[in-house]
Amino acid sequence: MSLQPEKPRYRPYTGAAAGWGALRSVASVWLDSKQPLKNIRALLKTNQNGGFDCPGCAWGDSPDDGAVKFCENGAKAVNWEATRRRVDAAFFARHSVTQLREQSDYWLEYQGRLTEPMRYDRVSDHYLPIGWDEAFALIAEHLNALEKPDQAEFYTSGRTSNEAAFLYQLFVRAYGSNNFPDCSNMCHEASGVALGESIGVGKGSVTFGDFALADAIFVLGQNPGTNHPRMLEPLREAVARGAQVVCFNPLKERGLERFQHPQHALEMLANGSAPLNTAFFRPALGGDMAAIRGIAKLLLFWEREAQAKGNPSVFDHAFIEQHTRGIDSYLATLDATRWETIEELSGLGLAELEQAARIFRDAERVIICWAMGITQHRHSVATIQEITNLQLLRGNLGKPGAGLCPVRGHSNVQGDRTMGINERPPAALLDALEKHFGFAVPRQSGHNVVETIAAMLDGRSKVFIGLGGNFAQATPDSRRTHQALHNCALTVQISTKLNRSHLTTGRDALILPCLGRTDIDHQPSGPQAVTVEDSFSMIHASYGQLEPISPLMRSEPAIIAGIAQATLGASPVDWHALVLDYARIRQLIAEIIPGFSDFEERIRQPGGFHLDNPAAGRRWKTTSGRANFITNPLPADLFGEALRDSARQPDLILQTLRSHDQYNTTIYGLDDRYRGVKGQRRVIFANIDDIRRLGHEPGQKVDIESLWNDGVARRVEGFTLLAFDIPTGQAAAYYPETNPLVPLTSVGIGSHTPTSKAVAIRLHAAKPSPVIV
Ligand SMILES: Nc1nc2c(c(=O)[nH]1)N[C@H]1C(S)=C(S)[C@@H](COP(=O)(O)OP(=O)(O)OC[C@H]3O[C@@H](n4cnc5c(=O)[nH]c(N)nc54)[C@H](O)[C@@H]3O)O[C@H]1N2
Ligand SMILES: Nc1nc2c(c(=O)[nH]1)N[C@H]1C(S)=C(S)[C@@H](COP(=O)(O)OP(=O)(O)OC[C@H]3O[C@@H](n4cnc5c(=O)[nH]c(N)nc54)[C@H](O)[C@@H]3O)O[C@H]1N2
Ligand SMILES: [Mo]
Repeated sequence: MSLQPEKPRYRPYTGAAAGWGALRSVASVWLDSKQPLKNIRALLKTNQNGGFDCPGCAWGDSPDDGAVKFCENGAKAVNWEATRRRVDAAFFARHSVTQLREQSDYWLEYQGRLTEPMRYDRVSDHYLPIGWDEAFALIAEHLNALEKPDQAEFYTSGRTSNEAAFLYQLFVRAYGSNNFPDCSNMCHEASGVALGESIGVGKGSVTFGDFALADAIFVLGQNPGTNHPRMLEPLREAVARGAQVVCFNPLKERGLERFQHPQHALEMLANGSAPLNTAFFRPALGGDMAAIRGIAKLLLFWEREAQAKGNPSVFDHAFIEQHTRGIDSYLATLDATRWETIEELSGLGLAELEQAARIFRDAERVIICWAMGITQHRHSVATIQEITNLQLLRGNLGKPGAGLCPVRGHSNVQGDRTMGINERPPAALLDALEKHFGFAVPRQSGHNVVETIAAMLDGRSKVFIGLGGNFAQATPDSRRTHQALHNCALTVQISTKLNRSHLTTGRDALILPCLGRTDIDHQPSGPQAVTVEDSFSMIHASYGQLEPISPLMRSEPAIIAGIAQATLGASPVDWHALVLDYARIRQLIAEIIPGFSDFEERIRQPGGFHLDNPAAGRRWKTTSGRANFITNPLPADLFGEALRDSARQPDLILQTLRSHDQYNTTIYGLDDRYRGVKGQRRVIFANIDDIRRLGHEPGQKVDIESLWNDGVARRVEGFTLLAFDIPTGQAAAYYPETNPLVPLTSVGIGSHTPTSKAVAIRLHAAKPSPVIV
């Protein structure tokens, strides 16, 4: 891979997912890391016992020993972190912050690892080196100068280990705030909220082994070929053994269609590939809730038919009777919902819904998986509760081979929540902290991501600390978010690599370089393990494998301890002692977080241990003590009141998604192999009929404007229109380039998640660039 992009090209992809194309793509990133051999050794330790947890996605591992447990995109993530390129004091001396802002996100992260603490100097517009103790003292000074602790914001991204997350929440609560915006607010928040109300636990109910037992696997709003490649293997196996794999996605994602297994030499040599799905449905954006309701309505129809004819029931009456509440009102709503409404909102015809419903009905055990195509809409919580209702009708919860599976994003985003990174913390956690440490912790809710941005924008919050991530780019409404960060008195970024958040500074700003998952974490008691939790609630240890490239980098726990010690002074917690040996942090976790007793012993078991999920054992921690059928109205439209009276109607509805060569805001390359795009990212996919209807031509440059009712102009410029196999009325473009279009106040009901998968847009022919003669 080089920084010189190939000539931009666009040609639909015809190969299978993974396979040779994946190997080529990995090889280019690999050779570029400056230490290819070491990284190959490291890679073989990915997700193995005694190795490190892949810093890529949160998909769980096969319990089989010896299996190769990494994928193309995991390999890229490892190499990206394990580079020997350095962003050090000399680098910052060469480049002013203003100059760096001119560079692309791709260029910025490509420069290498951050190796020493730096402080922004406004006079010279450069970052200058600062000692760790001075940096901690500066943070303490700012935090202690605030009128109240709630004027500071403490962001977390989901790579943070359990140990670091636990220390972070302990420090922030001891300091006096619950302001924990985190990446989950933009990601699976809706899953947590919906499942919490429906089944009493905001997590998925299945484990890896369930996939081998399922008769049908439904995959909704997810692109595993790119974002969870290790999931392709169980899907392929399911199809091979005759199970059904049913996809709902407006885009015919290549990674959901065919799969070539990199570890099956024959399949690759023969250039054969295995099918990945048995049925594929292409709903309207946000149409899944109506589609699920249609399936449930058909089940009810068949149930009545069975009763009339004396045939076996379609519903699992024993389960419903013993374990659920609220079915009557749900069935009444199914009767009251008209087929016309279902077809219109879902974008699917009755025949398609019937096909899906038959597969669902005929499967004894069904797993339903979903990701951002479901969670980043206005009515995501309602959609996930509708999915849950469907599963409850047939008792597809708490039995082998069946259940609910929100496929999580960041490798430890689920664990961070378990550790208490939560702006609306459960009372039991706060009680346990107070009882154990003897200090009062704040009880009022803190800020989530969009509340944090609003508070910084209007000056209510003045200090921002980011434990990982790239707040400036990952959040919506980029221009306003950048302004919000600029308004701060202090911004602190604890990071592995340079990104735009380091260049979007407060009046004072710090970069604190930390160790990543691949680095050996040396502490006085020896190299440390950290722990993580995957999508299946498996907790296991991760041991870094590579010598850190700079002695000045510190571990996340050490950095948090440094900030805590400087800010709180005398405190009942001996922060530094905890960092000498992370087993001491795990001891505290074992004492405070339910389910972690004998933590230290249990992570020594190969594969780690499973955190009990009451719903998977049909124990319901809901207010009713049962699993709840929750009846929500179907959404009247994707935008609520916001655009209803608007004189200006959108040209298209835009979803913002990931390309194959990115990890969130980290851009590894400019190709999107499975969608046929090469050498470019500023593209927008649309249906040829829409392109023509709107008076444009494929290949033309357009500016994109989004519509909202708050009088703020939102626009991005110079995007190439690509004719794509996408339903009419829809468009798709990459995140983060299109984040300036996502309005801060367009959020999910009950989840507050930015509606990144439904943005009302208009297209304008871009002004031709001046011809230089
Ligand atoms: N390589 C790589 N791996 C990653 C990431 C990465 O960026 N790169 N990111 C990680 C993170 S944090 C996350 S959260 C996950 C994200 O994993 P995904 O959720 O797979 O990510 P997106 O690219 O946002 O893809 C959304 C998919 O939903 C579809 N979709 C959009 N709207 C709708 C809708 O209304 N209905 C339906 N049925 N489908 C819809 C889109 O067409 C697309 O296929 O991946 C994780 N893993
Ligand atoms: N429009 C739109 N916006 C979205 C989304 C979308 O689909 N569309 N998806 C949303 C989702 S699902 C998510 S999860 C968020 C992601 O939001 P974030 O988690 O904030 O973003 P990332 O791009 O994952 O963060 C990358 C940075 O993390 C730092 N980093 C990497 N590894 C480590 C580590 O081990 N420790 C520390 N301290 N730092 C590290 C590096 O400096 C790197 O530059 O974005 C959201 N934003
Ligand atoms: Mo995510």
